[in-house]
Amino acid sequence: MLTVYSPDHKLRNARTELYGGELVPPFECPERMDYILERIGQVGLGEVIGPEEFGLRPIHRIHDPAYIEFLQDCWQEWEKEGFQGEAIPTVFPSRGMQHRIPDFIEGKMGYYAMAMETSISDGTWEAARASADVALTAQSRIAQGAESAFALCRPPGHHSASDLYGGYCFINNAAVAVQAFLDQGAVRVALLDVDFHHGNGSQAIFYGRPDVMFLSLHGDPRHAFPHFLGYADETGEGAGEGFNHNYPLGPGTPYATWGEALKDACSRITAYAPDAIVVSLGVDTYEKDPISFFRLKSGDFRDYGRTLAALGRPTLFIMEGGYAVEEIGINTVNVLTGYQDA
Ligand code: Q9C
Ligand code: ZN
Repeated sequence: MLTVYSPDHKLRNARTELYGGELVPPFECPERMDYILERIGQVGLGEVIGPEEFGLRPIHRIHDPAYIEFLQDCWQEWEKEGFQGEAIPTVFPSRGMQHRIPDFIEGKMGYYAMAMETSISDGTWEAARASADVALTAQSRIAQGAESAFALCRPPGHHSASDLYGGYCFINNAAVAVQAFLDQGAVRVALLDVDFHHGNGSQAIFYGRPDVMFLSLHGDPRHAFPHFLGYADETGEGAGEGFNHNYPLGPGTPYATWGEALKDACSRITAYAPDAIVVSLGVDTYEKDPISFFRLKSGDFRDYGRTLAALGRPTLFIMEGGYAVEEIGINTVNVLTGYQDA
């Protein structure tokens, strides 16, 4: 399987994450990519290529242009105020308040943030743009006939909606790739999100649309980030009714239970008969993940890779989360080899 990777992810090197009331080194760190690349080499998964540049056009198909401009300018505007730390909002358009976009950077950040653990710093925008190019390059290979491809995206994307960042995400790489398939002639695309966290951004983007089926297995929002989306009764709206499927799962969920939910999702995908499948691949479902609560073991990743292969559709894997850094390479590549060897 071909992997697309850009070293420009290293430009995303925030020093801080707001966690438990402290500023700690981010869980979503550059070293994650080193372990995955190392494992790709060890098992001989296939060629690793750099991305092509697609510009802003495919990004604007998903994201509000004013939001993209905000991402581009945020760090410079923050620095200009003389603030000493990384950029983090402190105030939000909460219930009963205006949803007008302020001029002052701290207000703008509150408007565009869906969570505040994610600091913005120098290079964040450049890395996010490169990450989208990685996804689009892998997508183009499948459009040209490849059966599968792996977009080794960093930063991740599935928490980002049209005009929201947070949860370590800035541009929704998977959604941008889904839209690229549709713009190139696909009629239906399934977006399957197996990251531990609910893909709130992806769900919000496609919620009213029947041309994209979104399915997500994730920690129950009553217990897990992002807390405010991901319930089972969110099934789509308008023309999109019946094309959104959430599988919220509780603390301690083992692979036996998780795998049953995956099989249900797969039967829905088969019935939908998509032209392509995009997988938001997070491996924070792993038992030793430091911020998650499922109990998948390394071998389980290989097993569900085989389940995905049985769908028999062109499949684009997009890297999302996974924070047990030393095992992230083994777990991620197990999905891909499980798929490939099936
Ligand atoms: N107590 C992705 O996996 N904070 N984002 C969780 C846990 C945010 C995860 C706090 C987690 C974001 C792409
Ligand atoms: Zn996650």
